[in-house]
Amino acid sequence: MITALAGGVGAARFLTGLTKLVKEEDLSVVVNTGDDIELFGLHISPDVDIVTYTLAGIVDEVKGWGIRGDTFRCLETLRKHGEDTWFGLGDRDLATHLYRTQRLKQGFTLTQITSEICDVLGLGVKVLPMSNDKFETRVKTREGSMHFEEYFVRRQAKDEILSVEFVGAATAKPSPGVLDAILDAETVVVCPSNPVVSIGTILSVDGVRDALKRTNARVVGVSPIVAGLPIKGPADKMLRSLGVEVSAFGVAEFYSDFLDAFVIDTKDAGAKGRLEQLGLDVKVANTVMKSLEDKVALAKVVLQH
Ligand code: FO1
Repeated sequence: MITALAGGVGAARFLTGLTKLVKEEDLSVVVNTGDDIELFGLHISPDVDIVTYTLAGIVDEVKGWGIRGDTFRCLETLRKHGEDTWFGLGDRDLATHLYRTQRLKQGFTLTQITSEICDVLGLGVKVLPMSNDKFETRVKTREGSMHFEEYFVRRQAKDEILSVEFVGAATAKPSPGVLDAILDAETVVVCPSNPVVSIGTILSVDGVRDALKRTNARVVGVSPIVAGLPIKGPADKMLRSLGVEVSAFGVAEFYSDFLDAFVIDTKDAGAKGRLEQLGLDVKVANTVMKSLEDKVALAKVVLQH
């Protein structure tokens, strides 16, 4: 059994390659819910939807999120009503949020609802929200504290980050199946997602980091930083705000208390020796996934012992 820890777009792209190598029913994906946001009274789970849509083959590959070919009529009409429509919610995507919100009101959990959505999408992969409890990633800037998505999407990640806060981390419990998925796996893969707000959130949920240290699984990470820069998103700003070196080494150190192996990009081959001093089994490969072949090749390297 393989368990992956995933955020959004980068993780989903990697998982597309992984699912070409392993049977879907042998794969569990623990997904970040710190980006979850309520808009127009709807509960939106951006990373969960990115992972399910991508693995179901319906994601908009260009954007990396939302549904391919979706329309935005509802949002256009809301804009006419003077609503601020900064978060791109497509019409078909809205059906997911309407369904999720209704089922939550009927007392079902995010885990149960995600499983129902996966069934409808014909997905055999087990997609596990990291927690069914309230958890919100917030960013502190000179403009004050704001939801991560407001920082990232509405303000296009332009603000200097003073600090990142995980509201709910002290009380959020891992959702059913998360700890077992880590403890029972042969391999746990830390996907190439933002180490702070996509993986760091999962690590902050009660018992997760401990399970990663205790598991007999081989825990292998894929560096989301290539030659000192993230492939996508604000990971560099976030790492810097935590005083973490913005490099493959910095990320490996951030995960070092539970990591066994680390895959770094060919551009960072020079860091191999320094990483091995952390006691890591280091593999050098192309981690910039442009084609399906790239994704499968990277997944192959990750699974290699
Ligand atoms: N990202 C954007 O940059 N702009 C958007 O308008 C946007 C809308 C959106 C809608 C649904 C969804 O599931 C994700 C969406 N994302 C959008 C992606 C999201 O903001 C981030 O990629 C993740 O939260 C970070 O992994």
